Amino acid sequence: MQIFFDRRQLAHAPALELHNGGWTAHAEKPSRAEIVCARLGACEPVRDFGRAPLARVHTPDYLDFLESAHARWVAAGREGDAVGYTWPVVRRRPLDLERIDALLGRYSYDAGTPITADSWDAAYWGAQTALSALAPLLDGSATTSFALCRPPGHHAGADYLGGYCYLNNAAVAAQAARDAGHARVAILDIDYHHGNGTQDIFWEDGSVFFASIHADPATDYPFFWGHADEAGEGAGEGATLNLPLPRGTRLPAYLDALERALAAIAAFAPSLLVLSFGADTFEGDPISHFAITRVDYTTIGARIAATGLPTLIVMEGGYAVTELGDNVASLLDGFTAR
Ligand code: SP5
Ligand code: ZN
Repeated sequence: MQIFFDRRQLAHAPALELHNGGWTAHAEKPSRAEIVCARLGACEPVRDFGRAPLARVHTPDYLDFLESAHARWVAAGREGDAVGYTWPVVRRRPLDLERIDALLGRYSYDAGTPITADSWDAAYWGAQTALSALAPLLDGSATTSFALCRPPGHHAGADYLGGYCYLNNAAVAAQAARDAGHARVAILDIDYHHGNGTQDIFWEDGSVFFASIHADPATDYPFFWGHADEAGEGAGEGATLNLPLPRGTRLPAYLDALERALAAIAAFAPSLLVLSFGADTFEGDPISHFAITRVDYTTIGARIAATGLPTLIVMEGGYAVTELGDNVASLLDGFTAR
């Protein structure tokens, strides 16, 4: 299987995140990608598809904000990473605000996603990694490819960052596949956390089916999205499927949910699948509460591979760094058997 990775993604290294009332070491570390790259071996070089495919998913003002935010933070006399502290909630409207703190609030929804001097560059190359890995699926030279993206993407919406995510790599790739002629694309999100950004981006789009298996947002981040009754609206009504599961979920119940997701995807009849893969469902994950084991990932991968769909696998979360390389390799083993 072709693996795509770009080392420029490693420059993003936020120091701290706000959690349980205090600033703690940031869980989304560069070593996550390094250990996966080292475990998987040779990686294909990433191509630069430019800003246009990013702008198919993200708003131009959000991209401008993300690119300039840290410089504006420094210009305001600040040090370290840029983080917001005030968020618009009631009667949000498009105010034309200048101060960096207002912009941080406008374009984010949590305090776990700091912007460093290198965040834009790393996120840019993360999105290019997803696009580069999509290319062999579009030209038919591969049936599966893996985009080792970092920072992750599935919590980022059209005009917001959050959940360690800045640009939505999976959404950028899914939209690029649509633009390349795939009439119906499915995204299956198996990160522990609900992919709220991806859901929002395609909420009213009936041509991209979004299915997600995740920790029940009644108990887990991101709380405000991912409930079972969220199904899309307008032309997208019925093209979103949320399958929340309780803390402690093990493989059998997980596979039941996976069958439901895959049945819905089969009924949608896509010609391409984007798999948002987070290994934070792992039993040893330090910030999550499912009980999926290393060998389980091969079972999960093989079941998804059995759909026969050309599949782009996009890396999302997974914070048990020592075991991350083996867990990713285990999922990919399920695909290479096909
Ligand atoms: C892509 C992804 O998996 N994002 C997850 C974002 C979860 N953020 C909220 C969870 C807070 C956990 N904080 C851990 C502190 C470590 N020092
Ligand atoms: Zn996650």
